[in-house]
Parts: sequence; structure tokens; C-alpha cells
Amino acid sequence: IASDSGASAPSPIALTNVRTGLGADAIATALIENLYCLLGKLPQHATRNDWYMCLAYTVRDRMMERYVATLASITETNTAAKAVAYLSAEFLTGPHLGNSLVNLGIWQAVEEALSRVGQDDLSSLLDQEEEPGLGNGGLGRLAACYMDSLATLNVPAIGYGIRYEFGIFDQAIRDGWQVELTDKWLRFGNPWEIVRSEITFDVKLGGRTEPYYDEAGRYRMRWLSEKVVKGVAYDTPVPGYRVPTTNLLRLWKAEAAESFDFEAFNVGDYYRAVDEKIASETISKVLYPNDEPEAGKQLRLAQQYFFVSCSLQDMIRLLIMRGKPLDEFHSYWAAQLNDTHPSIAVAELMRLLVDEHAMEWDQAWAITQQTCGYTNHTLLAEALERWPLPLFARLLPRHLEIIYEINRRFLNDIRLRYPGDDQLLQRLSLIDEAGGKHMRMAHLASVGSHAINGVAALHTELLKQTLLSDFHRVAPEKFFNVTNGVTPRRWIALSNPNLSALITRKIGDRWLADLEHELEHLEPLAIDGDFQKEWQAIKADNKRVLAGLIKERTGIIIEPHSLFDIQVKRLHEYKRQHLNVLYLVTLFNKLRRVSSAAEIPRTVIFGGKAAPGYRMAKLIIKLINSVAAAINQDPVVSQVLKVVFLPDFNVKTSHHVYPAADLSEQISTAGKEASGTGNMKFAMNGALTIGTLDGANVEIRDAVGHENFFLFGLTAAEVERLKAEAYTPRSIYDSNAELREAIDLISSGFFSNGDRGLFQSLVESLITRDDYMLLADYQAYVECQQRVSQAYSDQNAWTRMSILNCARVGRFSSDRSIREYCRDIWNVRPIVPDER
Ligand code: GLS
Repeated sequence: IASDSGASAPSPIALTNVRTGLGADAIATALIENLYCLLGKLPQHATRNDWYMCLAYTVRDRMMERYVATLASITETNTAAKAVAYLSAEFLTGPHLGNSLVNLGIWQAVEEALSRVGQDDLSSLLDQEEEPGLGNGGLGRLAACYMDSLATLNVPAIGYGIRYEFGIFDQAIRDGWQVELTDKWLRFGNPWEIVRSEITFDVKLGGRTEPYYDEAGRYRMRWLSEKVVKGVAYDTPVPGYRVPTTNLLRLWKAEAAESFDFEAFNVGDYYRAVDEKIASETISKVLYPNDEPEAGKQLRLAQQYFFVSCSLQDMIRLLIMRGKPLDEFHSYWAAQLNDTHPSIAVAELMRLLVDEHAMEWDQAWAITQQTCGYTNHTLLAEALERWPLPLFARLLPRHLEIIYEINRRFLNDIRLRYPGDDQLLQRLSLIDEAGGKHMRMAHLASVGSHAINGVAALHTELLKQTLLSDFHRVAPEKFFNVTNGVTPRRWIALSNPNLSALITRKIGDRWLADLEHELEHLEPLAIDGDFQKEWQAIKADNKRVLAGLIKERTGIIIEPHSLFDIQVKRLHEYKRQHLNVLYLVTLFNKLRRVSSAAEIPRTVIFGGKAAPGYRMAKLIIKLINSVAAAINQDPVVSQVLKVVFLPDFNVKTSHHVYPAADLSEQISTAGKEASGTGNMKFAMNGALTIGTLDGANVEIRDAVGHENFFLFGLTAAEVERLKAEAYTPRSIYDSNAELREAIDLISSGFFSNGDRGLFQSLVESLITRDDYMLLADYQAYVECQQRVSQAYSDQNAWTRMSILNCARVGRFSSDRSIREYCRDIWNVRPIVPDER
């Protein structure tokens, strides 16, 4: 059998039908066998979790043949395929079971098998799975969608990341405030991963460097580290959708290189010996819970270096296993840096090639650049990773030297091309000399990569004009746009099975593998009355399901016939959940004054986590809950308006959210949201968008038709212009009576039991600075929401728009994005022809 540990020549091993069979018989037998052999249980004693575990193992078994064969294409000597290494600090995969059933095409067979063994409720077993929350939000989820598409397109790939013991925290809401609870996702074991105890690498940290002469008399540097931690590989198979390819996600767990420091142990210092072990394991202990984070934490840099070093060492190992020389590294690997988090890869690959493998600098540099590509995911200044030089030097002394050398050569080249422009040199330098010196990770990634891409057309343009304008000036040929996409397997087939079945009934089943070209065949049905009815019935069902979930989680009863207006995403001022709240308070004021008879009933649903240290974001959650309580308690207003904060929004919950939406809120300040991907998931499920011209909204609106999109607000250029002209939010507050009434009601203590201080910092920030231009966009937003209500009152017209939104968003499939990466950036091809 082909293994990842050096054995070659896959001889097809004779697996029994019980291990591989995709029919209900084989699966039923396997369930009982696995229950007995792996869990030591008889059916009559099995708990729900036992059934979940044995089902998971049974499904995993069915991936192994394809997994082993795919792996062989990355490990065998006789294969010439180039593979993708997707380096990412986050992979927000979501639960595996349902997705695997969809991709393997065994949903029905599993249902049947379960009922044969007396288990009639697949959905309760799906519910049993603890989702791996190994990401914060869009960036981590994008990595997971891309892994699905890579496999589906038969592109050999390894996703490399960190096996955090604790993923993103679970969110509870107490008295309206967010409370963070540790995410113990591994508590009951993880049946999807395979530990590769034999695949481990040492990662050095700290210490100093020293020059020496090697046997050939060459002057070299070596790194005498202070400590070494060990990375152990944990592999999870990633099955493509109904194709022979099953790729792998390889996550590194940190362990102590020696589990006991024997010297310390021998002198009786037992605790010091154990401390060392704990310190090493800390590296992969917990995911940093900031979306678009501020840099500066030493442990975070250690995490980044840890997983990057293990991954690059593994890539070299695999290349050598294939019998290829190191100078062909870039012909066999395309490494994508998912944001700057893995950007230390540039220096680490140089170190491995030059220091460890004695390659000449110039050759190593050419290989590094040709291997690496860098994706930027944010323009927010506070999110750009910069490391204080002293911290960097302490942890990675050799890398500091290497980066200095990269910088020296790079700036020399610039100096020759742009003589006399010292400002340009300062701006491009990898080191920020202003204030305390800092390492600029986006610069390291840009210099060390052959391709730099933004994640939506507008974002890429802004990247070229602002953040990386100097890099664009000196190397325009490096810049690409790849607009994000999401996988229709999870975001339609798995989460909206009834819609999926309807679509397949009408246009056949090819759309799930070719959304870009097939989904548009729905378009003529948009005006078909019968089809509209079916479409409406499915949406109504999905809304009932979400209403049930909301009742269960919050106790709030909502009306499934009302307009479901949903904003789910991380809490951040630039995403402007509080603009939505200002509108709600405005509506509340209006409904208390005038008869609500003519109002279109709405349920406004929020969900999302705030970074634990982000006070304003947490205060916005409190505000949402406080306003929700007042509205939901008001006997008159609550007839037509309900507001819900759905706690602990995660991938699993989101499966019930996107399919139930009528209206998708994408209302960020123009120029701030790099792309957004929730916007795509909503539209695919037939929600209409109310949004600004930001991120991928721009392209979604162009795709679905401007008449099928509720646009409001300033453009990115207008935002910049207004800011440059000394924007004064207070004058808007003074001149807009409805806005003032809403803000004053918040200030008055009405929503905070008379406490006038509670929301004061929020109100102050709006009236005095309003960095995210809520007041500037307020009136346009309120009016746009009125247009939404009007449109919703004509259900047939709304349904037509809903169908068109779905039919026209095929290009936002992550398959399209991955095809573009393969063509423009990676230069990789599928390993097996598409047989679908
Ligand atoms: C993000 C952006 O904020 C999102 O707009 C984008 O869709 C996502 C994936 O490209 O990346 N950047 C980030 O740091 N977190 C994100 O979600």
C-alpha cells in the first residue's frame, strides 16, 4: 500500500467491501463492525456519540483508497505532477460528516444503512459532531472552501496549518454581553484525523547565530537555538466532489522535543522538566481569536514560524522522496501564503536551502520567489502584521539576518532603478525604521513572491493604489486579482438540501460541479409561476427551521412569514452592525408613533463573535441585545418587528442561517471589506442583498443585475474624499431629526435601565469621529430599507429577484477562484482528467 512514509509503488491492496462499499449493505455491516471493533460496543449499548463515531470511521474508510492514490501522486518518483501547498494559520472546515456524505455521494445509502441498524435519525448524528473551529471567520473559511475545490478539480494539494487544541471560543450571551468559553473540540476525540507519529520535524527557536567554515572551506552561518520543539503531523482527508481525488489537510501539533529534560529530572527538578514540555505544547494550544488581528504577540509569531517550518521541511522531504533534486523545488510545489501569517516562509525557505542544504543564495532566492504567492486579505492598517524587531530577533535570530540580506539586495536593486529616491526606499523597506523598528510582513511576502493578489476586483485595485502602491510601481507584473468564491457543495447542497433537489430536478445535477456554467439555466424559470411557488415553499420551510433553532437557543418566538433580514459575520465597527441598529431604533420610534398596520413585518437577525479584547465590538453586541429586548417586549412594535441575536454563530449554525434569509446585510464602509464571502453564500441561497459598493458586493451586483440588488451609501472614493475634507458627523446629527432621535434614545438610558453611561463611548465615537461613516450613510440606508419593504410586499416580484440572484451567482463558486489560481499563479494542472 502506498504510504506517506517512504514506501513506493502503490500495489492495490485488497480491501473488503465492508471497508470500501458505497452501498447500504456494506455500510450497515461496517457500522456494526466498527462499533464493535473500534468502540467496543454492542448496538444495544451504544450512545448517540458512539453511533456518530462509528459512522464517521465508516465514512472515513471509504475515502482511504482515493486518499492513498492521491497521496501517491505527491510522493511517487514516477509522477510529474506539481502540487499546491496552501499555507494557512486557519482552516475553518466546519463539520466533516455531512460534507463527506455529499462529496462521496453516499447520503441516501447511509440513511438506509442507519435505518437497518435501528438508527433512524441521521440528522441527530450530524448534530453530534463538534466542529473544528480552527479559524476566525472569512479568511479561515475561505481556506476550507479552497481545499474542497482543489480536490474537486483534481489538483493535488496539501493544506498546511496548525492543529489548535482550542479553536475559536464558544460564545454565550449573558445579560446581553458576550461571554467566551473555551472550545474543547477534541474532548470526545476526532475520528477524521490520522496521527502521523513518524512525520515529525524539529523547529528551533531563540538563541544566536555563529559563522563557521564548512568542509569545502566556505563561509557559512549556523543557528544555535535556545530550544527545539517538535511538530507532529495530523492528517485529515479532504474528498473532492464525486472525483477520484482526496487531498489532505496536514495540521501540526507542537510537542516537547524531549518529553522530559533528563538533566533537570535527575537533579530532582521534576517541575522544571515538566514545565519545558508544557511550554513547547503551548505553541499549538490556542487560536488567536482576532479576525484581522493586530500583531505583536510573541506566541503568535512562534505559532506562525512553527507551522511554516514544519510544512516547508515536509515539502522538501516529499520532494526528496520523489527523487527530485532540490533545485527543482518550484517545479513541484506552488506555495500559497494565505495572508501574511505564513509569510515567514520566505525567510525560512531561504534558510533551509542556504543553511541546511548549502545552496547558493541567488539560486535559493529564485526558487523561493517562484514557489511563493501571496494573497492579501485586508487593507485595514491596524490589521497589518508588523513585528517589533527586538521580539523578532529574540525568537528568530537567523531569520533576521536573512531578511536583512534580502532587504539589502532588494533595496540595492531599487536604488539602481530609481536613483535618488530615498523616500521610495524607506517606503519599500522590509524594516519600518519609524518609531521602534518593525518588521513589515506584507513587504516580506511581496518581495519573496512571484505573485500578489487581492480577493475582489475593488480590493485589488485599492491594494495597487494604496497599501502596496510602491510595490505595484516597481513590479506591476506581479499583481493579480482573484475574486473569492465559496463551495456550492457545503453552501447549497449540504445546507439547503430541498433547494438543491429542486434545482437538480429542473436543470440536472451537473451544476454542483460546474456552478459557473450550469446554474444560469435556472434563469428562465424565474418567471415560471409554478417554479416560483416551489421556491417560496422551500424558503418558507427553511425559515421555519431557523425559527425553531432561534426559539431553542434564545427563547424568542419569531414569525416565519416575516421578512428575514440577516446580518451574520464577525463583529467589527467597519462592518457596521450598529448602522443596522440605528435603523432599528429609527423604526422603533416610528412604529411607536404611527399605526404599524402598513408595515411589512420583519425579523432582524444578528450573529457573530467579537474579539475578546475589542471593547467596542462587545459593546455593540450588548447594544443589539438591549435594543432587541425593548423591541421584542413592546406589545405594539413587536407585532411587526422582532430582533434576535443568535449566539455562537459558527459553521454548523450557519447551515441553517443562509438558506433562511430573505435579505442579506452587507453594509460595510466602502473600501474596508476586502471581499466578504457571506455575501456569496446568501445570494446562492436566494437572498437579496442590501449593501454598499464594497468588496465582492460590487461584482455580485453586476452579476445579479443592478435592479436585483439594494444599493446604498458612499463609494470608496467618496469616503476618502469626505474624510479628506474634514468630515463632521455632528453636523449630520444636528440636521437629521430622525437620526438624532435614535441616537438620543440610546444615550438616554432607555435601552439600559436608565444607565446613561453604558453606551456613551459608542455614541461619542459616532458623533465626534465616526471613523466608519455611519452617519454619512444613515439616511441612504434608511431609505434603502424602505425600498426593501416595498419590494417585499410584492411576493412574486421578490421571488423572481430571489431566483435571479441564485441563478446568476455561479461565478462565485470557489471552483472558479481555484481555476484562476491554477492558471494565473500556480501553474498547476489536474492529476486526473475530469470524468464527470
Ligand atoms: C478577510 C476579509 O476581511 C474578508 O473581507 C475576506 O472575504 C476574507 C477572505 O478573503 O478575508 N480578511 C481577514 O483578515 N479576515 C477576513 O475574513
